[in-house]
Amino acid sequence: MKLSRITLREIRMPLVHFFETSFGRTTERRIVLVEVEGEGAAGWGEVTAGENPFYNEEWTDSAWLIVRDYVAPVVLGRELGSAAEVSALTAHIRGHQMARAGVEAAVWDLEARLAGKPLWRHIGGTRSEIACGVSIGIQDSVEQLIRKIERELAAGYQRIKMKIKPGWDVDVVRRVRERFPGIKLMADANSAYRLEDAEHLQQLDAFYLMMIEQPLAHDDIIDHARLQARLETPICLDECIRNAHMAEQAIGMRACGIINIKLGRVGGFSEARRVHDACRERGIPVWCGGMLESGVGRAHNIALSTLDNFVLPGDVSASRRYWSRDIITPPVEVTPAGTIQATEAPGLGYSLDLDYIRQITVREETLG
Ligand code: OSB
Ligand code: MG
Repeated sequence: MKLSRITLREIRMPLVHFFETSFGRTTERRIVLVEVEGEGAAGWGEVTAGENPFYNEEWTDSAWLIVRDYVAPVVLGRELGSAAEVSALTAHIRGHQMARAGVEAAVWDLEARLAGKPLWRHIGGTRSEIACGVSIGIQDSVEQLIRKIERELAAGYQRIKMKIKPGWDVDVVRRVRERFPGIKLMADANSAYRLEDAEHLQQLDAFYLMMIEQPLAHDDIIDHARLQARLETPICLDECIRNAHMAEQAIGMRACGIINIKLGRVGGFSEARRVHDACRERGIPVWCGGMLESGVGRAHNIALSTLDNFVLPGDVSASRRYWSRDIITPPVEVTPAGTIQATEAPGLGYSLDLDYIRQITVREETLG
């Protein structure tokens, strides 16, 4: 397989509702879409970087440059034995996994389409239906948070994740737990605490959360191990795990009991599968994280979630929770049982709404 062209597009998509984490509030996404063309077909990927380098070091503009100047030149025009080779071809780039993943995932989509197979089967997925949870941001009031949770539970979602930060944590979790004693509940801190906060975080043990996600620094596995030794609640690592080796190290030192896999954060499908396999071999369950993706990234997340060790509900949910109009048709829908059905269509399984993509594109560049 040879890639003849790569087209980058930046699209702007306003969120239906702002999304707030410990590092800030997002109201509109600036998303880089990657279209790869080769062998008479096209594949699509999405760069999942945020608008600012606050979740990790990447952001929309850095990703554009990394793909244009460092990823595209090594893959364009080269004879690729398979999509699985793309990861190694860009492994010399330090960091910037999300930019690398945008291209890598597009090549996997292309390869699946050329093979006439759904992407989820092509990557080795085995489940045709995936379990869905939701991630709910920090709200302006606890009442508003409780109303949102009620709505998501009524829609069928199987697990609620709430964002926490200092000043919006123990008391808010207590009120949510009192109102919903039986639900699968977890909290995500996005690195808002330090090891010195261990006693404060121990108070969360009273609310039998499924897990607490990434309480400490984005790059500190060691302190997570120290904190885990003092918490009953399992720690789930997100930001810290950027490749399979880091997953092995984190598990080996008991820094976590669960890992969230994000396609972008680990650099694409090849590495995501390695993280998945490393966790499975060590008895660590995984689930698929989200980055407020458009339909393209969402479809990739669905495919990823069909691998067999994705045993916990992920942050992959319906398009309508984010967008008044998604860029794929049909939009991603969730069943009343809180699941998404993987489709049998070739590639990522949804059609691209090219007219709408054109309307919301603010810059475009074709390489090759
Ligand atoms: O930490 O999982 C996270 C969104 C942006 C940045 C980081 C995170 C998130 C989410 C949202 O939790 C998940 C989603 O609904 O896409
Ligand atoms: Mg997280």
